Amino acid sequence: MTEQTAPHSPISAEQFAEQIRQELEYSQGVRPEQATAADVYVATSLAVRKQLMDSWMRTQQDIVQGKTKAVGYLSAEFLMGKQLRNALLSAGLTDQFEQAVTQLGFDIQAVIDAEVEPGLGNGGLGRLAACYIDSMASLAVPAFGYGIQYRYGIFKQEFDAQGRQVERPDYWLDNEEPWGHVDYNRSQRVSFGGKVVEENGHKVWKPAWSVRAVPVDYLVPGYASGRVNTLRLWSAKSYDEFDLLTFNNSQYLDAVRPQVKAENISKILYPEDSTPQGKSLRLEQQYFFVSASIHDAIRVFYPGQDQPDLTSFPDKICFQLNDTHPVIGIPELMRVLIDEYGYDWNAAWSITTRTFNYTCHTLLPEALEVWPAKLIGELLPRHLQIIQQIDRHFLAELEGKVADPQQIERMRIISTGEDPQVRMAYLATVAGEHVNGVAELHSQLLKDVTLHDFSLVYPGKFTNVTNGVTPRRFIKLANPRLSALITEGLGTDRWLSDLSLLEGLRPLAQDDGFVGRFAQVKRDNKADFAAFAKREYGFDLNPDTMFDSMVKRLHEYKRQSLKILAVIADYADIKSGRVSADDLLPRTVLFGAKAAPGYRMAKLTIQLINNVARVVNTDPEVKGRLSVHFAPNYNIRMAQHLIPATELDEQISQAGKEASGTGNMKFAFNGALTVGTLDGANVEIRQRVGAENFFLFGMTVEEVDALYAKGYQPESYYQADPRLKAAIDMVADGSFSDGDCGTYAALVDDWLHKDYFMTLADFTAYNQIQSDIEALYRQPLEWSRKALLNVASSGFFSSDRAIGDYLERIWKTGSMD
Ligand code: 26W
Repeated sequence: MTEQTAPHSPISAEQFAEQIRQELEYSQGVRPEQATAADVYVATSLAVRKQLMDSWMRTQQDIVQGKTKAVGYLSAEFLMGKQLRNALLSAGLTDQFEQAVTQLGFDIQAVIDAEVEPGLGNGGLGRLAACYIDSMASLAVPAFGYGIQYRYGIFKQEFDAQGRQVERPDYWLDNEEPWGHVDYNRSQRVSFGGKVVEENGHKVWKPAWSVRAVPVDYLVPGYASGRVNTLRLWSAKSYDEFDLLTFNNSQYLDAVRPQVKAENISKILYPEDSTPQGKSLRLEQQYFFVSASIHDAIRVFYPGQDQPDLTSFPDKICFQLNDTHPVIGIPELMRVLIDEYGYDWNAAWSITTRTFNYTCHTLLPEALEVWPAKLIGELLPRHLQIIQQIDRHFLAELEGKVADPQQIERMRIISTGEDPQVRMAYLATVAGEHVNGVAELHSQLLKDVTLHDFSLVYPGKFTNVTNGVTPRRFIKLANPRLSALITEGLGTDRWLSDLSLLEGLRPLAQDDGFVGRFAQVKRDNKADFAAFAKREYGFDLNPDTMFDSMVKRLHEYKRQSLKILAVIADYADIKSGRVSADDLLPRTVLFGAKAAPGYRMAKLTIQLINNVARVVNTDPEVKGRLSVHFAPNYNIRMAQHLIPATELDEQISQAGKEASGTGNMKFAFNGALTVGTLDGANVEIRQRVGAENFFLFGMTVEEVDALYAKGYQPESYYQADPRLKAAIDMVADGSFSDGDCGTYAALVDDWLHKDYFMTLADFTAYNQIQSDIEALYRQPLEWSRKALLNVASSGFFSSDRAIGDYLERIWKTGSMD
């Protein structure tokens, strides 16, 4: 068997233990005898960081001096998850760590648990960015991640006694944070407000206030590549520490006001993940990190040059815009080139349009960001002028190409009429060299619907890159048992850097002995998860039941309500005596989901699920057959525990609404079967794993459109399916609200009279597929065989493959080695 060794100079367990001791004493001032697990965590992290430092410096030097174009991944979110074990894996120090910590007399798990997860993202988009920088480092692609070091990450979710979501601030930086290195010497000034004046025929921006953007650098170690890239997260600091004059007048609060205003910029991650808030602070955040990043890239690639030749800029670096959040970078680069470096419009436009590419991550029209032109004019007056000029040039171009004046009107970057809005997705599409969606179906719908007018004018710009996720975190770290079995089955662990090798497991699906061992891995993972859930949440989970999970943000289009209605229907069947509890397949239904704090329907759905759980789990009549659990505060750590233990994965969004989904890929990697609609990447997962190994149900995009067109009447479905009626009636009659019929009235009313995402229309099909699921689950070997085939066929969904596609189709660059 060939074991891959990481090429960062490996050391022995004894040497590593000594380094940890040194860090304890000389960095933290703690004697090893007095150290706590948290101290050892910090010391270990500092020691690993130092181990990676030589590779990091070599990588940085090669990026600047090499001939390979770099990638700047601009993203408002990076949902990294815990760092320590991933860094150890990349540094090839996992075994040494375990031995060293044991030698020092500490519990390995306690050291790992001491790390606080940085929650610097909302969900799919932020986690994707984290997977992509992992893959870029592993493929030796010269790359920088650029984002914001929020002081408060995504809120911590708790449930109150009524089962309602309560949000608590996530002050993750309250603890010592050994991974980020604050580099005060590489800070950038970012300015806002003021006005634009004419001086000698030039437009000159006179800003009203500035903040200091201080980079906090995180190492991004590649797996088995010997490369370490940089994630540079900007933190906002004030220049005006104190206004001494005011302070002398003892108006202390007034004196620190400018500081508070500046530092507010990186204070909090917006928890909205699908509707733009339109808040000025959010635009400030976007401009803050993008402006700092562009100036940083110029500093890195043209060191010490006052008059650099920036016509070569697109050969040095290209920027990937992760959704519209960083799109203000387009007018910013134009401004930098024209106002700061003296290029004319055409030269600046030529550089800019070769520098940016745009990835769209949504299909919901309400999630396409727009900013009032008035707001941009107040905050960034020079940028508004530049956007207006881009819009004028674009209009002239369209007038030569498009006959229909209405189409031209629809396509304007700045909408006309009262209160004009800047459409950021359109700006990105016009100025970006490439535009991509995140799954085949999504990219097709972008061309056909969301950006249809643009795809007619710029057919060559549009492409697809189906999302991927990293097998290092989501197989190797999350599921050590499965990893060992895969390595044994394939006779190598090279699959960790070439996931297509998983195909080699296919013949083993015919080997009942191997399938049995695969089933045992799942059984052991379920037992582990049950212990974890007991410790963390006090849940009593029975590992001899089917583990059926739905974890993702809470959103109406994702249809958690479809799942809970199906659970209620099963429960109602038993309560009414239509079905005997003994006939029900024993099932544990697990939910995890955060709702945006202002999203009323989503929060009500959480409350309903919690109360269904309360009622069902305490009812002796269904004991051992059906239980429902909503684990609070779903995050990366929980995902790493839950996904390997799941047997059935719910991907049941309304067709045409989920851009891709990435949880679906992580579950397939870990041998869960998917029950899903033809939406997002489900379509491609099904193609690859085979229709016979995937539980498909529900309307297609075309059927959804046709039903809308015909006039959708949800109540008719309620009348037609007695199980659906029984379930909704139970919600309405107070069965899950101590008899209060008002608690869920808004939900019930929505289901019966609006149901925009057609939960009711898909309910019957969803229930029918459950019989197939139950029948297969009653044949454990056949179930496990299909699950193993899912693992063998899902290598395509590695983020390494996705980055390969970006390199080939969009970035036109490659490995530096
Ligand atoms: C504030 C407005 C806003 C709008 C959209 C905030 C955040 C968004 C994101 C685009 C939402 C998001 O996370 N999209 C998800 O991106 C994943 C990675 O591509 C996909 O797998 C999910 O399907 C998509 O919902």
